[in-house]
Amino acid sequence: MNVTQYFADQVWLPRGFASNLRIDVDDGRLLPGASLDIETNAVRDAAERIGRYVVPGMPNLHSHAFQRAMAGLAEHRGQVCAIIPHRENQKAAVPGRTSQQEDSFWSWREVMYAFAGRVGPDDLHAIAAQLYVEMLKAGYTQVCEFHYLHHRPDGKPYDDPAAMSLALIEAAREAGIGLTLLPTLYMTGGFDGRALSERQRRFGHDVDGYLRLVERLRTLESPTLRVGIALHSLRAVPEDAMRAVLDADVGRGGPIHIHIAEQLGEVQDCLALRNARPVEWLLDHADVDRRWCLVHATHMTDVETRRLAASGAVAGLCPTTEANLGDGVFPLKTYLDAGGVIGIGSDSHISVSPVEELRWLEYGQRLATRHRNVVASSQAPSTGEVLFAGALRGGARASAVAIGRLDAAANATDEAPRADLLVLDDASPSLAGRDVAHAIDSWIFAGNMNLVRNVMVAGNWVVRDFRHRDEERIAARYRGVVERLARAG
Ligand code: NGQ
Ligand code: ZN
Repeated sequence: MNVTQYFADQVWLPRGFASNLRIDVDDGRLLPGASLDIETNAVRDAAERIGRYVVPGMPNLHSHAFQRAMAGLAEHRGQVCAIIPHRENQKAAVPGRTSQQEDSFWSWREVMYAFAGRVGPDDLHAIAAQLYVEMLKAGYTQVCEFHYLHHRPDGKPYDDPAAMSLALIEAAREAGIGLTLLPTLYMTGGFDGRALSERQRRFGHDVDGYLRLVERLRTLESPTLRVGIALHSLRAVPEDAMRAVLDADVGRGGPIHIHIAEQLGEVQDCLALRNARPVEWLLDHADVDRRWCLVHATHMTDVETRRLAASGAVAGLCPTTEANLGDGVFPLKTYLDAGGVIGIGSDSHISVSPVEELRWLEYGQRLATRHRNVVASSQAPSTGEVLFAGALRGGARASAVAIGRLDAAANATDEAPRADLLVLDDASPSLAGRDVAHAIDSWIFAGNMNLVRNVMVAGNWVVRDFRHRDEERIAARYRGVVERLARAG
């Protein structure tokens, strides 16, 4: 055994900070019983002190990596932007759009589709690697890639049908982030079963082709690569196909993600064609349990909210994207009071920061309710800690990886947690004069300085003193790719 011993003044355990803990890392994992109280200086001296505040890496439970390269290019009214030429902006038929003047989720989606149509495997590799570097520097150590950009723009498979998936795997390996890859099933253009539009064609699979892709990717699993499945949405997957894929997956234990009830248009269509609201319909037609992650789930009745909470599924919340796209506000208080589990995702990557996701998760509630400290309670008074602990737990569940905690496995049969941790910058003015009880709140709510100084993934330091080990090369390659994609317009 080649054990490395670290030591920190404050280490975040699932219920808060604990003082003077040693963390023993062996082969990328935390040793059972490793988080020992340092009682003697002799024990302390043998370990490397890594900082004052050490917390687990945050899982990012929802990402479409390619969208990083168009962040900021859909903020012009009427979709006229640098990358998408005006004539392409005009030709899209946009559901839910009442006039050329009114932008919405659906008009954003057309801009996104036009951009997606230009991205090939090498482009995706370069974009995702840059994104994953940014994630690591912000404190995410695992990312769930909800991946549906499978084929060539005309819908024909690449010579290797897994080419785009492999590009993501390679990008994650290069950056050093853990990846939960969720190859996504996408079959129809709406609840009525209509065929995919021209721009959606490269997303499509039949069930057999899809299951072949999943099987192939599963053979590549490792401590930093987990494979699950995703159904793009109830709009995109007919009921019989959903059933076939879920039956094929029974007993495999991987995570199952789905976009659901993000926009009112989807709720209305689902009511019209299936006589039920989306979350209600899913809970009635699938065994939704802890393996599931329902992404967004913005529009739910109180009954749906409580039923989802009771299922053990994770609500995958992406507050900055949901704000950017004008989705609505998740019923967070009702859901948490019912014991619901949440996690956070950066989704469209309009922002890549767990701090901003958690901050806006709470701020959305404050704006809507005109109260403060909405998620905190008398037993758990720190808003930042409630959000942070909740997102670690739900993010780990949705990733289906043993991460999000720095205490040893609860019992001998549990998988040892992967050694993913962040060292906060205790020299930052943001933490000056803060005691342990206010450190997380000060990190989440105060200012815009990045406090993530060092980042370890699976026992390896990938960020040191705010710098990623390969950031210059990866950023230079990204620049070249995005400049070329822009010129292609
Ligand atoms: C996506 N993104 O698949 O990238 C979706 C938009 C859709 C978000 N919903 C497309 N944030 O839902 O049809
Ligand atoms: Zn999404």
